[in-house]
Amino acid sequence: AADVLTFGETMLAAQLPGPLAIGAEARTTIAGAESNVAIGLARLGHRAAWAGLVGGDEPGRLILRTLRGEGVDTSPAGVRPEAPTGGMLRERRVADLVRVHYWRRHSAASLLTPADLAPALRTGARVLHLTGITCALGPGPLEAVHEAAAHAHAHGWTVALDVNHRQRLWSAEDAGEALLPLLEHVTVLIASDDELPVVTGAFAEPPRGEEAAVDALLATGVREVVVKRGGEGAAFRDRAGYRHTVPALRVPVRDTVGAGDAFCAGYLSGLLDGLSPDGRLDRANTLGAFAVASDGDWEGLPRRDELGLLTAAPGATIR
Ligand code: ADP
Ligand code: KDG
Repeated sequence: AADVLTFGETMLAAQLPGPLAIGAEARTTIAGAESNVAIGLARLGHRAAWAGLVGGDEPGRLILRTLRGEGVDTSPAGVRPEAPTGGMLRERRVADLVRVHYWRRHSAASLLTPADLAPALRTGARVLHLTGITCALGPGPLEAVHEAAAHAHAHGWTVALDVNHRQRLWSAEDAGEALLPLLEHVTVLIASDDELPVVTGAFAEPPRGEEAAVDALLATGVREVVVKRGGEGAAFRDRAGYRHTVPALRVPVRDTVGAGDAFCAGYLSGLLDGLSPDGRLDRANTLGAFAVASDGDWEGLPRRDELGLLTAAPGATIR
């Protein structure tokens, strides 16, 4: 069995250092919130399994072999030859503004149904990691998320949900309605501070403000709420009333996309290692900083013996 099972859409991605233009040079990679988390975990030595669907095309093969190369277990993944692998383009439109374009409607990943996940659920895992993005891909993926969450909950796994709201995929209202019935199965809810109103928006009495939102979430059955605050760090609260916050590590900012996924990988790694809430938050914050300080979503993530690397003096050469 895996330590962590996750699933969702992974795409062929092109990253442009400037606006989209004829002849612009792009960097080719693969991107997907859930596979980013799986890679982060695998680099730290955890057994991470990814169960998504790709098309029977070259991008699909690139995704599978990249994940395998990173040590992610892709045996629960599938190929749908009748549909294409999804794609995304990321333009650095101006220095600190990145714009994303998606080609994911009718993609192979959007054809996911609960049946595709059944074998992976039978195999079992300690942790199931879900994100709101998968819920936005269509009715099949949404149903797959619900069934996986219910199964994992019933079997005593830890269920983590990263809200990961994507405005280009659905409205905050639709997201709130889809996520609400999931919460009874969720152990750890992870959200950016600005995503808290998205999850609590469909509550009978939507709470106002972060403190009230976290209270309301902890009253649903969620045991821990972890709030990501970008360059400000992160905060933790649990049902027992324990609170902790960490300031962000001071690192040069290269590319902030993927920080949230790296953060989730760090948090789950800490959970698997049996760390305290403070230790989990530290590891999450450390992985988030690695993602921010390097190009790409996951390419710069650390191996276990590199976890302390960011404490080296700025500009240091390690020799
Ligand atoms: P998301 O990518 O989901 O929007 P955030 O931007 O909040 O997530 O980043 C997730 C985490 O990554 C933060 O909670 C923090 O730990 C780390 N992080 C984000 N931005 C920075 C930064 N500028 N410097 C250092 N760490 C950062
Ligand atoms: O979290 C980073 C993601 O935005 C990226 O890897 C692609 O999954 C992705 C998405 O839906 O935006």
